[in-house]
Amino acid sequence: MSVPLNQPACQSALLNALLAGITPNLHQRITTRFEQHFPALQHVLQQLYASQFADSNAFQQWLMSLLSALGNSITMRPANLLELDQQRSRDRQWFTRQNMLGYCCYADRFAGDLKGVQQRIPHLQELGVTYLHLLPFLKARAGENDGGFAIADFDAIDPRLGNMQDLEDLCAALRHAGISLCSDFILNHVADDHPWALAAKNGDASYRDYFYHYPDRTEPDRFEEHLGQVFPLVAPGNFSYVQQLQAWVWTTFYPYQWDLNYRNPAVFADMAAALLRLANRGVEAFRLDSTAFLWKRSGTKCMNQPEAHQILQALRCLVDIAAPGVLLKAEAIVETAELPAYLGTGTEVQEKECHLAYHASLMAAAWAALAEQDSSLVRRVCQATPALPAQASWLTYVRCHDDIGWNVLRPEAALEASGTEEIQHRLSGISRFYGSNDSYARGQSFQASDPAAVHGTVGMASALTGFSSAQTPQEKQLARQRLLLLYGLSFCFGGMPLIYMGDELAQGNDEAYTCVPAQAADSRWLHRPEWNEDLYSQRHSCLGDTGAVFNALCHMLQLRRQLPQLAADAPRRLLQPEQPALLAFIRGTAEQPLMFIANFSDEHISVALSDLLAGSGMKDLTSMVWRNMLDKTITGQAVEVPAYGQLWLIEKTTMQGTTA
Ligand code: OTU
Repeated sequence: MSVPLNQPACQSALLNALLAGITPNLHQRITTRFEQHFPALQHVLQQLYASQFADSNAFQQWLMSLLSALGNSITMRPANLLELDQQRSRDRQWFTRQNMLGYCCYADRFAGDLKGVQQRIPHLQELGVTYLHLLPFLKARAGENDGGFAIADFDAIDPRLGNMQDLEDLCAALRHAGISLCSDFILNHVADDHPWALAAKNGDASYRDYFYHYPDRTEPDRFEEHLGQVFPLVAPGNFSYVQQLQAWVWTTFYPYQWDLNYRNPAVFADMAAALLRLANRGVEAFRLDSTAFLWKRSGTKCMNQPEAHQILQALRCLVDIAAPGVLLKAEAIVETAELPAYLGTGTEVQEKECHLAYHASLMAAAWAALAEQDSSLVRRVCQATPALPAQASWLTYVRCHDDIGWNVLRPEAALEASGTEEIQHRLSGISRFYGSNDSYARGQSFQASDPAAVHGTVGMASALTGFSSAQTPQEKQLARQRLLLLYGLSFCFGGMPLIYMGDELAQGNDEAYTCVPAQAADSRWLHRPEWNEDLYSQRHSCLGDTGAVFNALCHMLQLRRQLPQLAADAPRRLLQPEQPALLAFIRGTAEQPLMFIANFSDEHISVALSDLLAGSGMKDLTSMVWRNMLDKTITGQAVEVPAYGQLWLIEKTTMQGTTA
């Protein structure tokens, strides 16, 4: 359907709607942003929603109301955040630098409540954190709520954690310390006790259509033929029967998490407004949860649909107009090939999407490499990862609050298998390695009673790398090398690395959840421990695992900050060592390269640099003398990589003064 919005009269009416309440001294600035981003916004909204309206006038009216809400949001934006927007518009690369470091935790587990989090800023600063992802802290559903991922109110804080004032204070204190607060924004679903769901249950037809509802099983059954399952054991199926609605409601995750119907323009508008209200409280980044699931299309897995991307593009345009200092981060746990689109494809119109996206397949592949002592899957993931578009970054990580899902590795595994059975066999071997106590790892399989199920693995990084099972100093040493190896990859790959709370202290699994009724069925709580003050007090000790890991991580991070080759947007070139256990790539330019070499095996490996660089097109580097930044050793042509070791090599003569 074509709507004649390009006419100057319409454009200026829309601009007027946007500017209506905004103070005149901002008009120029906002007009410029409108001119930059409105064409793309209009394009995607027209594709998504124009057909939902009776005629082009009605659609135009809706756009007007959207822009006037956007104008209100700008009117409400505090002066210091408007200033931040300006700064960041002048420096759009700010979040791609090598000083960026994320930290992820639950507010209550980390520090009791939001006020408590302020008290822990010194810890974050000691690590060099610039980005704090606090897991869901908004008011969640009463009772079970998937660790806060079932939101009852986007405008209220979980009362156990504090109130909106505490959030604003925390944002300000963090900003003062150079740390951006990232909040989850759970946009795929709301809790079944969110006012929209309650209104639907009370028979309000307009709110009924905020959700997908079906009178009988006909359509759900048709959809189910193609859908996956996120929680097959505790929440099988993707639809739940809701008595009050006399209907089956789409519930991809738990039955109490109702998927929002983004075919309804009101849902989009309400969610966008909710996000911008939080941005005005001082939240600087949003982790957009479950982005892959936002659009349903029968006959598909209902993931990664083009319209899901358009919704994200539209949100991005709104943010670029009303709060350009804010970052959007896509949580899409999908195959490597599907990931780049979440950062935008930048084709005909300016199709920008999220600033950041979790690199889930890189994370899973690194764990696979450890289990297999073979880097083939992680090499393939690196190969399949294109260069970043401008002003975008990967989120690289080792662990998070979720399981390690193995299914994202299917395409890479398929390249080395002759059929589905072989893929299954390989991935289930990896899963068994981490989940069955037959190796050094002490994890569990997620949502499956079979430790070889491909679904996922849970457990803290330290438990999975062997700290909990280690008996001898040598075994502990290997566990440490493994943990640091995975973090080293996440620091060097090219992206913003994220430390998951507890990993910096080598904290192990927490079995306590099995006694908490609301958690017992969800084994992800195994790796959601409480902050451990005892471990924290040992962080500088030269005895014990905690001090060793903490000191080594701090050292690596300190080096990283000095190495521009490790900025997210610096080039990366994958090398193909003959030794299957090695992963190697070059970051930066041929003039100032950094070579990362990692050994995923328990055997020491010697490698000739001439062999490593042969065929890389970077032969000039063979004559270079290299320095391993991690231990300052100088390396000749034969490089020694210890068991689970890693090297960060740069040319010996560069940066001599900065190794202290
Ligand atoms: C996200 O995760 C969250 O990270 C989970 O904690 C939530 O349970 C879920 O959404 C629902 O809000 O596939 O891309 O461990 O990887 O549920 C979305 C399973 C997701 C998670 C999966 C997930």
